[in-house]
Amino acid sequence: LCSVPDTANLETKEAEGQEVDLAGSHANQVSLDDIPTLAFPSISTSDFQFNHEKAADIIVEKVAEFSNNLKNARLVLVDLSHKSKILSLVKARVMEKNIDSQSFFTHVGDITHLYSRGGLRCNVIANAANWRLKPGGGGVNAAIFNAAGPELEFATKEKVKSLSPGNAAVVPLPSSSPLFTREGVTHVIHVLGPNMNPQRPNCLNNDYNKGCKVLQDAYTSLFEGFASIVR
Ligand code: AR6
Repeated sequence: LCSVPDTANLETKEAEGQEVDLAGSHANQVSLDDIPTLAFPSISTSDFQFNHEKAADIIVEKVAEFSNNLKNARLVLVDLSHKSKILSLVKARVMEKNIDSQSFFTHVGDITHLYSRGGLRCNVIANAANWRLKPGGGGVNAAIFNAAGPELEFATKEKVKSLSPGNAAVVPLPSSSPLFTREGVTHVIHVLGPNMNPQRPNCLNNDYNKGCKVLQDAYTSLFEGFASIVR
């Protein structure tokens, strides 16, 4: 247990805007690298325009529910910027709950470079996908498909053709993918969240009764998918 990251210290460094070099400090801590870890972006809160406060409530509720069942695994919420509103909201809510800081923490960085740039080993990453499961479209979806190479597109097509909102699909990543070789990612879990953007398909027109239910379902599917890999 002594090899668990000092998240308080990390957060201080994050707040100071320093680079956090986990790679060096954890080079000899094999056990940490071995803990199954899911890194996930905040589903639906950028291109899909879902309300950040409501999304933060749901993330913390679902993490609290699943971190109990995932004793020997870690969940990590990732966003690109130290100024991320969703990370701040989630951190504030986590303080109020009884969530173990070793099984859930936040991380600032690009989800496609967690190990090579942040020293954070995550064998599974989640993607905020589109319903067709197609590359491109910007956001984290474009970044993950770009970084994974054509291998991810082929592997995804083999597994599933499309997703409906609130669902997730676990895709094993071929070992020839750069995300596998460079970052140690063995699985990508595509998740389709609720959409509040009128310019995207299946817009919920601000119906947050439905939207919150769909986002809860999306995180349930994501965490169940991760649990199925860990088991
Ligand atoms: N690493 C970590 N987090 C990221 C990265 C990255 N490389 N890129 C974005 N984020 P979004 P959505 C964060 O828009 O709202 C696509 O076009 C971002 O700051 O990617 O679910 C798809 O094709 C935000 O916190 O996903 C869909 O059509 C979070 O990832 C649509 O967007 C999600 O932002 C899905 O929209």
